[in-house]
Amino acid sequence: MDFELTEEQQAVRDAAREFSRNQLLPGVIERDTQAIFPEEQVREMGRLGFMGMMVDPKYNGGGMDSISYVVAMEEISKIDASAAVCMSVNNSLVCWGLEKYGTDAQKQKYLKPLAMGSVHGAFCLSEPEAGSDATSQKTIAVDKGDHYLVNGTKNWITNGSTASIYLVFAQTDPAKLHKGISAFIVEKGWGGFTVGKKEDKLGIRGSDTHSLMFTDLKIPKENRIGEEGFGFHLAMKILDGGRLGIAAQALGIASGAYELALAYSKERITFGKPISQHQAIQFKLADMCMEIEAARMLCYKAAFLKDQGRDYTSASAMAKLFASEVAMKTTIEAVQIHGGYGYVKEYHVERLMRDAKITQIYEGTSEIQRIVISRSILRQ
Ligand code: COS
Repeated sequence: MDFELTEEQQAVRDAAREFSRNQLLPGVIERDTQAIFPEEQVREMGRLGFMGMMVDPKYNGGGMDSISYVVAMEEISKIDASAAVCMSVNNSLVCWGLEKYGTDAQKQKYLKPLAMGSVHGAFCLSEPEAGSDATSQKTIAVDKGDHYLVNGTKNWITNGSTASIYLVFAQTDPAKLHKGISAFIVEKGWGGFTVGKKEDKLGIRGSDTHSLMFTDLKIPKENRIGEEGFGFHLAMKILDGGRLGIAAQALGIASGAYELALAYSKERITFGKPISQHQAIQFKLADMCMEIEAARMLCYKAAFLKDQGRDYTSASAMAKLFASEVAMKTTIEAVQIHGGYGYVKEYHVERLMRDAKITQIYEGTSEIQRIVISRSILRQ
């Protein structure tokens, strides 16, 4: 067991830190206030290799391990959780599934541009009536010989209007329930594909979230991923990795808020001394630091298991559940340490507090993670 990052992982951390401070920090408050997607910054993340970090270099990826991915996600999320979720969706929810289960033709056509970040992707599983209960897909794909005709609506789609390539889940055989769900690759611009309204969100306001409508959308047969009926299994496998990405995002939100609170506590004077000299603040800092470290260890463990090719379903659920609860708690305390200054935008911590909330909800709520963990315990 080795608790040190390798030289390569440290270099990834330093590059992500430098990029975040130099290119994400300026304008992050304005992007949040006005709900502006960080388009130029996401393109730069592609140029720097953050959009397809774990993809094989033969498909234009970085060929890196999952610890490097967690480390980069933490650094980027400290500064801009909206840019980070775009990165997480592309790496974990789109590139990974395509690389693992796509045909070579699909990888050549779709994975290569996604991994180099010249375009980015979206993952379309949630529906108005299928969030936590993801098996209840109402989107229907009817076999028409050389293509499928797809009708339905998807909800809460991250990168909904900015993506170029979409992984879409739909029922090809409703009688088989979840075993009748299939997965497809859809290109933006195809007839019958409409981007719906943009969501006006509490947090991650720079992230581009939309509903999508499919009306007689034609998907060529060669764009199905795996066999008919493979879709739900694929979605669950993909979400194992996605949850690790969101765990790392939550970790970054928490550690970003902690670092700000720590620095502020050394500068702010009350009753004749820096507030860091008051025990009430010291105890908060101690708890924040300890809980963040524990969240980081859970993230690294899940990443380690993934890279070993071992089962990490429960480990990634634990990492996400714990890190997201820590993010919420830590950001609330960071606002408290800042006092009145914490309640205004200029000091960043109120944004991090709003951003933290989504990590307890998307890619499986905290309650869903408890289901995943407890089922795993009871199966053993
Ligand atoms: N990897 C591979 N397969 C998995 C899996 C995983 N991590 N988790 C479940 N499955 C498989 C099961 O093995 C089962 O397959 P079989 O029917 O072939 O045996 C199938 O999926 C259905 O599993 P289960 O019976 O446990 O389904 P449930 O409806 O009870 O729900 C949960 C399972 C709750 C884990 C699932 O619905 C879930 O993760 N929901 C949340 C979805 C989500 O994250 N939504 C957010 C959208 S993305 S922002």
